[in-house]
Amino acid sequence: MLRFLVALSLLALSWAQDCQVANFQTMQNFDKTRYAGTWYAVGKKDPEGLFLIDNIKAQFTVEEDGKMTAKAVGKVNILNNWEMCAEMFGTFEDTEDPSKFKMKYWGIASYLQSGNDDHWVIDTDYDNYAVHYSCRLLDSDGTCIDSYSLIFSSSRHPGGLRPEDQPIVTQRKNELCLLGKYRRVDHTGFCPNNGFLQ
Ligand code: DAO
Repeated sequence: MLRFLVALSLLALSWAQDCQVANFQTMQNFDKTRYAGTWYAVGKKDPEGLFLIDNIKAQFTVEEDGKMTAKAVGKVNILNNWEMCAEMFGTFEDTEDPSKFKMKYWGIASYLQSGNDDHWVIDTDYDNYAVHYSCRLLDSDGTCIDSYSLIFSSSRHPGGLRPEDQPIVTQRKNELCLLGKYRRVDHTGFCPNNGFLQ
């Protein structure tokens, strides 16, 4: 009986969950200057046609004109079986919501992926963790068909999130309707900075 009630409440909770992308809560009063610096991806929900596999690091900068840019590295698998370290650039166009950007990205080598994605900062405390989200394809009901999301740990904790940040991040994953869809992102030294990232 108890199991049945627990299952019923979980079902009720999932029914009550709002998975409309337009209603996702993003970071209030996001301050890109405080966000600038190097972040280590420790978790990732992949999009269709996964690109960045692991060893993913991103360095965000606010340029003199106030625009945010990023450099990122990560292991990728191209031409079916060639593992290499991709070096990528991203530029971020501001929108009326300071936590929501339009990102253009491209690889320093022409055979690497390039594209235009939404880049939303869902939550961050600026010093320890950050939750990113991007929906590439909306369904007609407003939910997302193809999304990706990165969980970042700051350069203070490159090995992983602090235990005290984990429940907050789990809550955010749940609010994005992506709980259980993330995998761990390892850092094995495959992508050395080589002067590309400071
Ligand atoms: O890994 O499949 C994937 C999608 C990720 C593509 C985005 C790469 C963007 C790199 C530049 C910006 C850094 C946040």
